[in-house]
Amino acid sequence: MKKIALIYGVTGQDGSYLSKFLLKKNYIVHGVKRRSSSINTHRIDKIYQDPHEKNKSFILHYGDLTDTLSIKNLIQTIKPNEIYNLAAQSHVGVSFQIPEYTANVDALGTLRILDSIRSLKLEKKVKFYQAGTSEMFGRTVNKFQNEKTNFYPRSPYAVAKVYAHWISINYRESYNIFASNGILFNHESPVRGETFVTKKIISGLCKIKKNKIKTLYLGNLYAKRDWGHAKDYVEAMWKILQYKKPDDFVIATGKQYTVKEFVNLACKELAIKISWRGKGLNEVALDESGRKIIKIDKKYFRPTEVDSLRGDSTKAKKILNWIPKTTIKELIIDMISNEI
Ligand code: NAP
Ligand code: G4F
Repeated sequence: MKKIALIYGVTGQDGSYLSKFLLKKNYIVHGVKRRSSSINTHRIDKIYQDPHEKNKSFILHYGDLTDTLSIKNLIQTIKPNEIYNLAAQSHVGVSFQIPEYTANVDALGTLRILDSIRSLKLEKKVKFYQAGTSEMFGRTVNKFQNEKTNFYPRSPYAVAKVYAHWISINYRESYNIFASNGILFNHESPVRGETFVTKKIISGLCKIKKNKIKTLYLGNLYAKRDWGHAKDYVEAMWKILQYKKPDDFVIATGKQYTVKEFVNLACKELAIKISWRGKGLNEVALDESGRKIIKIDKKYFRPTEVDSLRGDSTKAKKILNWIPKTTIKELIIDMISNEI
């Protein structure tokens, strides 16, 4: 019998990679999309066009994590073997502007799914994956973060995700639900949302190269992140749910770069020669002809920043046999080739 998966957040970056991954593994994939005034399925449209799939194993439903009735109805109707909760207001910067909505979706939305599993008495049938984040470590003092590192969330987004993490553990311990947390560090791809820094840099530099724009505006160049490729990370999500018991896993590359280093690496791949001048809000990157192609705009700074994230996924390697396969250079090349 084919396994059935239900993906919340199917239209997002990870939802699209996970759908393809699970369809290859012969799953029936149900995905939940939000009603939108403009089309929001561009990342998954190709799955429909796949002649082998022809919609048979990939079914979309309208729903929303703020709508308890639709969550309960869908879970009751579909009775999936695995639920992946990837849905979120996932932008850290935006969460300072819409903190209540972020909490409603990212924190309470998780509770709504878990409590539907409980109240429908599907504890023995359904496994639940929660999309946790390295942002929960926030203002950490540890050089590397693993499953034992304390959380110190630094944004409404991260605080909501800490709630989602702990409510998943609480429902696991209280009601025996197979609820696992993936604590994923930043992961990117050609279909990364346009306002996240890697995609913004790649897309901006490609436009500069084609003379479509003159300048790319960025915020904090000195934040350090551990960037992997989404296609490797969705495999980890699946492996987490195939493990014999529910558990929590850090998923990361263990390597770290500043935003500025990411810009330099991308420029190298695009054969754009730059030199940096100035400090703070006056820092700029000049191209060979002396044009200021990167400037700083303070509107991209956050009220509280997460300065440094670097994951230690030894546990995932040991227990799940998961390791990241894509280097940062390969990630950047993949993003650039899709952009061009
Ligand atoms: P994403 O591209 O922003 O996708 C988020 C998805 O959630 C989209 O499908 C979005 O729908 C959906 N969504 C938003 N609000 C919703 C609501 N109220 N009800 C139902 N669906 C809603 O995020 P991602 O990068 O794929 O990340 C997937 C998950 O992993 C998120 O929970 C994120 O917080 C978490 N995470 C991401 C990273 C990362 O580096 N990418 C790292 C750690 C954790 P629309 O398409 O309609 O907007
Ligand atoms: O690309 P970002 O917006 O990602 P951030 O804040 O690390 O969050 C992402 O990764 C998390 C995992 O750790 C996820 F949970 C979350 O959902 C999301 O996917 O920003 C990365 C860094 C930040 O320090 C930010 O201040 O880049 C800095 N930055 C500098 N200039 C910028 C910009 N970020 C954005 N978005 N835009 C800028 O112009």
